Amino acid sequence: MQDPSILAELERKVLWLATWTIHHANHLRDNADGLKVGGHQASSASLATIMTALYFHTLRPQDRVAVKPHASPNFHAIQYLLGRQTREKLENFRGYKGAQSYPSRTKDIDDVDFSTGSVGLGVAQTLFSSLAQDYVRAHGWGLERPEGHMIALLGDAELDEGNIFEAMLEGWKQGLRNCWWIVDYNRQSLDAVVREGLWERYQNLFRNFGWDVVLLKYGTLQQAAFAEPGGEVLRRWIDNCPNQLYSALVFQGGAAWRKRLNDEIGDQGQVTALLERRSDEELARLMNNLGGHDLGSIIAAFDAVDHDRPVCFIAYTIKGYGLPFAGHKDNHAGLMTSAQMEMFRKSMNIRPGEEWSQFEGLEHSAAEIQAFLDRVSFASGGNRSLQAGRIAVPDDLPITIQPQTSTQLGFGALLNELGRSDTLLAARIVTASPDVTVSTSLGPWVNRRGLFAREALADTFKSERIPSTFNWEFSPKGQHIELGIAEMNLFCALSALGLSHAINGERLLPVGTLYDPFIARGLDALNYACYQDARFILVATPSGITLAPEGGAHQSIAEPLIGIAQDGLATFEPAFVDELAVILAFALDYIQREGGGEASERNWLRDETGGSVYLRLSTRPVEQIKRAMTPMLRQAIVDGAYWLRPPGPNCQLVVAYTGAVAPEAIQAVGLMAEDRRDIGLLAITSADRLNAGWTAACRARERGLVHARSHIERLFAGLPRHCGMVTVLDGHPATLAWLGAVNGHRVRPLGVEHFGQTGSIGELYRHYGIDANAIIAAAQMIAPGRPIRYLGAA
Ligand SMILES: Cc1ncc(C[n+]2csc(CCOP(=O)(O)OP(=O)(O)O)c2C)c(N)n1
Ligand SMILES: [Mg+2]
Repeated sequence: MQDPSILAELERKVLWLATWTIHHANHLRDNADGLKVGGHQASSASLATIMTALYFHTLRPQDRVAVKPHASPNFHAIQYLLGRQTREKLENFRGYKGAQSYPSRTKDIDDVDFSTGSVGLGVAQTLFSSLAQDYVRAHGWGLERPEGHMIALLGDAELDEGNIFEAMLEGWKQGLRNCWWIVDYNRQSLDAVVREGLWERYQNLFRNFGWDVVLLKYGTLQQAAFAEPGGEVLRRWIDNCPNQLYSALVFQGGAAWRKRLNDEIGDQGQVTALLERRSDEELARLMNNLGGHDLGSIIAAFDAVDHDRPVCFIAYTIKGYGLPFAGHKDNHAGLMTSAQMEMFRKSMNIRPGEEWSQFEGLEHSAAEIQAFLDRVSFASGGNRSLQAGRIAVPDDLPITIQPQTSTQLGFGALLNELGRSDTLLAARIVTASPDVTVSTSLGPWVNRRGLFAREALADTFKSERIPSTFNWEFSPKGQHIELGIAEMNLFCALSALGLSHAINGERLLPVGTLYDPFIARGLDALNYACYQDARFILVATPSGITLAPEGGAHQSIAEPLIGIAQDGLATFEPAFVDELAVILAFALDYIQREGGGEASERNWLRDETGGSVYLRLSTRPVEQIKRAMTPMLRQAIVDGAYWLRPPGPNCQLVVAYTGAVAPEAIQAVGLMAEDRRDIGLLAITSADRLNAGWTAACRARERGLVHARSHIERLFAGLPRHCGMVTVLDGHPATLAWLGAVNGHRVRPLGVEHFGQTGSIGELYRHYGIDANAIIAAAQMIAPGRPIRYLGAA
């Protein structure tokens, strides 16, 4: 172990730098918007000791950490001391391109392992990253690197987030290892003081799920005092003291402590002497000396872990430790005044103008501190974000397309073919599903590739020779991760598996399946996964009202709009299986493209930087088109649209459709052909990519790139101004309504705005107005001309 007295100085330094960073952002930098930085000063101070112990002593290069969002200033300060963060970024904390409010993998420069911000998600991320690490190693990859701990630093109120418990249950099922959660038990949330005795509920919960629990309650000063005569009485008083009162006394300080203690236990002989031996200041230091602010206790607890079981440390801390509002229940958004900061600066021995100096105000010489920092294990491993080579993906994925089939069955068939092949591509695919493996058509793939578990588990039905369609055998070589029904967990798992290249240096190609409407259940976790730049393919099926008899809350409406709006996620909704084959091949490559750099105008669809992919599929069997896949068609499918029937020169009407309603669009166009001239039928495979391209092209032209043209603009180039457009999909009509804005065409967008009815597909399409007849009726209104004779006949 390195010199503990230097470590103690670094703890002060971390507290100082973090506090100063926030103060600077509020009071010294230009803050014309008047927006204050809430929630950081007290929250950071609470974790300063633990983070000092972790980063300067415990962590090794292979360990990965999710830092509690509001402890971001500590993290940046520590990286600054280690030479991995710049003063400029700290001075610009929360400013344009400055250090981020919440640690960010994608936006910060100081090698953040896991982004945080939305509480609960970073915590679950560490659990699934442990599983991902086990998956990679069980497959024989990355064994040259040591196994790491996946560590979350979390607030006590953060444990209210249900997704944490969903993750814990899944972790128990999957044999979680090497995962540490360190609870910053300051007994304060954002608004108030938390319930009494929470630690006990946590302890029981964690133990139930197979975790070790380590309580870090008393610091070494307190432990020494308890050993003095009368110390037991003091300990009992501390144990029985309500959280609110303890916080209030911390805030009030030494004299208040003395009064209270004297009133309550002062007449008990020896303990009176114990209290009297201490000045007010010493008494306050003793009472503030909780386990989470005692470097020695923390380090001893971390060092004592000599196994790979998951561990929850419950560390008693004080919110705002060392700062004037320590313990005050309103301190979450508390900010020190300039006068308070001035006093704090003096108490830290920092001269004016030297606030950012790494070595200012410390007793050890700069050379000694630097020598300490140079030997810090955490920083000894170079770049923390690892690289992995790309796996080649052929343009044509093998598949035999049935004459009448659905995109969901097509997906199953494509994965089945991949599963049969002995390729590197197939070896790196890992699938996961929250209890809908079979009903999303992953069954054949799982039959071939098996389920993953660190320990083999035979399928009893198979060994008992009971016929069953599905082989449910678990082994360390299996390639499917079967999750319980918790969509949050699916997204957290995809986020972890989808960062394997950066975390484990080993490429995985994760494919997750779920029912489309339940994307909403895990939406924040999906957003979080995209924000971290995790790479995965999400296959959502069935979707829309097309699952007809299934009905009710299984019908999805908003998801196509989510697909358009979600940053970092390219959404496709193919109608035919040959389109899906093209899209899946594209997706397997796209998720591997280098994420560095910003999406530039030259990179409109992120085709250089890559991202994740969402495929919205359907169970509806549709007659397939027999056609050869040309390079041009392939490109158009990937770009988002192609003319299934090109418009003629005098086009009066365009019908644009996406997904499962293709047969209705085709039928309607056939029925209208005699009454409207030169109708165009536009097949849209990705409203998302079409829209992104168009928006980017507009922006590019506004910035002077006069020749910029997007795919949809090229497709619409020959269309007469006056033609009308009917758009249709099994989803919210706004998904395609914007097509009218491209060249100023009138549009009647058809789609689904209400849900819940059961019935046959035909009945529901009629009910919601997305059948052929509805398309014709809309066309009649928007593309006036002679009455369309088949109106009402379709
Ligand atoms: C999903 C989500 N909901 C709400 C918030 C707003 N928020 C930020 S921190 C916090 C609670 C802070 O309490 P705790 O986790 O105990 O952290 P402390 O500051 O006490 O260390 C809340 C509600 C958030 N960041 N994410
Ligand atoms: Mg708290």
